[in-house]
Amino acid sequence: MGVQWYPGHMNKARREIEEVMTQVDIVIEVLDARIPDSSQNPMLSTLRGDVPVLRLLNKKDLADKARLDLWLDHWRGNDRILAHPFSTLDKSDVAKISQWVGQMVPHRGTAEKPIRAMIAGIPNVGKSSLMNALLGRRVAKVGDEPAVTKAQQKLKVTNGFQLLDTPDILWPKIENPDASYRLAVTGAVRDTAIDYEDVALVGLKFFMSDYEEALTTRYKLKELASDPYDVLKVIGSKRGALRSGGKVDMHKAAEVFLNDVRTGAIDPYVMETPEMIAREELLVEEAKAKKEAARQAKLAAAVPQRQRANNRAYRDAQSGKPDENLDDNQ
Ligand SMILES: Nc1nc2c(ncn2[C@@H]2O[C@H](COP(=O)(O)OP(=O)(O)OP(=O)(O)O)[C@@H](O)[C@H]2O)c(=O)[nH]1
Ligand SMILES: [Mg+2]
Repeated sequence: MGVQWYPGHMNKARREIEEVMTQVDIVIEVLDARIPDSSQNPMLSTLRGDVPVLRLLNKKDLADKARLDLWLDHWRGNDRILAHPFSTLDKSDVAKISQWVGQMVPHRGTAEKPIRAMIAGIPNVGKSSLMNALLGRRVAKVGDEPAVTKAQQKLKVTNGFQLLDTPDILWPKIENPDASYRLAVTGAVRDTAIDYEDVALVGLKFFMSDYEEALTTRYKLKELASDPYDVLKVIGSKRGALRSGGKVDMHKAAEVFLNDVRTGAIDPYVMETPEMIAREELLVEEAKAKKEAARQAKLAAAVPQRQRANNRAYRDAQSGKPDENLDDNQ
């Protein structure tokens, strides 16, 4: 992945989250509405404990409402989670935050006892935009590249409501390779993370199966080829992504398509459903179990081997034979 999540960095984030959790009444978790599961930070979900979370499915203007409803239903049973489709560009959404937060933390919310909230989320989901919108001024740098905000921001009190530092950059779901592709398609991870053409082809395959009409409308296609590669070629040629000699430049074609997908030039979409994520989670667990079983088998095989080597060395030592494993030059 282009944005690297180092173990040291992850441990630092863990400590920060653990510490901040003791100081907040609520977490405002900003998600990308187009990938409601993959844009969660797995550590935040576990370390949150009993602290309630307001999940803002941000960039709702780019998301398919019917699919968002599936997620709202999915989380509805959990009284620690309140989820709403959201846009930092929509003033009435921003105005509702204090009401939503108050709903989750009814025992606080006065000047003496403000609700202490923390805004958290993976790169590029709109945390800085949200802070700026909430505070009614530009306090945080906004950018369309992931990980624009590098230093932590200290933030102020508004009426009955206090924003705490966001923890250092939080990473998305990284165990699931399909999730990585979806993060790349929507632009949550840097372009260099995975091969650009591959990302576009994964995106196209998804649109071909789930939002065919969005594609045919956007690119005025009469019919769709069955292979995403061929579809990308057609898109490239229609949109002038050509090299000298008139051949389609597939990299340029990928850029054109991904730019449309990321900026909302194509119909709204959501790449994940709760059912699909449950299926993928099972696969991830199975793959993990397989890997662990292979590791154990290797260990088990190594023990008798090591034992035999030890026995041999012991016997050799007894008989005064030199150790074959010792290099004379050392
Ligand atoms: N379409 C749409 N774009 C949004 C919305 N909110 C934020 N954005 C855009 O998303 C991009 C990222 O926004 P930021 O506020 O910088 O995101 P961030 O989470 O602070 O990003 P990092 O600092 O990189 O972690 C910017 O281009 C914003 O303009 C929204 O509701 N709809
Ligand atoms: Mg930011």
